[in-house]
Amino acid sequence: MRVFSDPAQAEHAPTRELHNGGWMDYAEVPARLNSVLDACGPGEPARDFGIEPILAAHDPAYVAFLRDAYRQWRAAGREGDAMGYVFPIVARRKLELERIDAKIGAYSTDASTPIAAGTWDAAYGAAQSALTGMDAVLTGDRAAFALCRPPGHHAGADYMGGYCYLNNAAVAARAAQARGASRVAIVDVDYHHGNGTQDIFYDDGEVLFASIHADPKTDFPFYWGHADERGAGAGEGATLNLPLPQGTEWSGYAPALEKALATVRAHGPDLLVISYGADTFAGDPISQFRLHRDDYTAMAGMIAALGVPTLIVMEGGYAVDALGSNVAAFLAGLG
Ligand code: Q9C
Ligand code: ZN
Repeated sequence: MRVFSDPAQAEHAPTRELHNGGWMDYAEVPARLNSVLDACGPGEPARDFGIEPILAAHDPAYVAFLRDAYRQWRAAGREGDAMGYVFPIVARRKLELERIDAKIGAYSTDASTPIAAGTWDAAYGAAQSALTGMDAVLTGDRAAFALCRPPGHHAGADYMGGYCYLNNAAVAARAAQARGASRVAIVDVDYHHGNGTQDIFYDDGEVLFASIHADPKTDFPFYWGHADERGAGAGEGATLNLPLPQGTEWSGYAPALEKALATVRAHGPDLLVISYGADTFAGDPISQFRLHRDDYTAMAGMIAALGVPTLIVMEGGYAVDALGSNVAAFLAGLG
């Protein structure tokens, strides 16, 4: 299977995130890339499809902000990574915002998504990796792997969050639709709920979003991913959330995946996008499921049995040493 990534993706290196009232080391580190490339690579460089396909999934004002945010932070005399400290829930962008602090808060859901010097180039590169993988699938590959970093599934049309800036899976799905694959299914198997992806497609009946994740009652992102979120308008019923308790093992995970895949089958997609996070791994430092390497091969086998052309987009996975072998086990199961 072809593996795509962009060298700029390694240049995004925030130092810390706010968690439980204190600073902790940033878990989404550049070394994740080499762990995967050592096990699955070296892979191929992403092609550049330009900004247009990114704007098919994201608000232009948000993209313009993201591009320029670090420069504005430095221009304000700040050191270190750019991060907000006011997150509006009422007056979001009804004002002409002046200070970088105001703008960054208006475009963030949380304080785990700092903007560093290389963030824009890395996020852009990750989106291009997803687009390159999508191109491979649309031109005849049965499956392709986009080694995206930073990840994307917590980013909405006009916000970042949870280590995510641009929604790589959504950008790829919209590009597929523009090229005639109108019915798409996105299955999100990252430990965390893919709130950004859900949000982008919430009222879209053509794109099914099915997610298996830690119950948001106990886990980030808390406010999304509950079982009663099922889509709206034309998208009613095209969102499926399957939250599972902390401590879930493969025996509890597999039935949920079977349910998600049955819904995919019923949707009849031209194309499948898998938001793959290896943070369901038993050894993950920030997550609480208990999957093991061989479970990823079984997971991929169930997905491959659908017989639908499939793009795999990398999301989370923070046990850096084991990440490469977990990804390799997953890709092996796709055949
Ligand atoms: N100690 C993804 O896996 N911070 N994002 C939680 C946990 C946010 C995870 C802190 C976690 C975001 C793509
Ligand atoms: Zn995650």
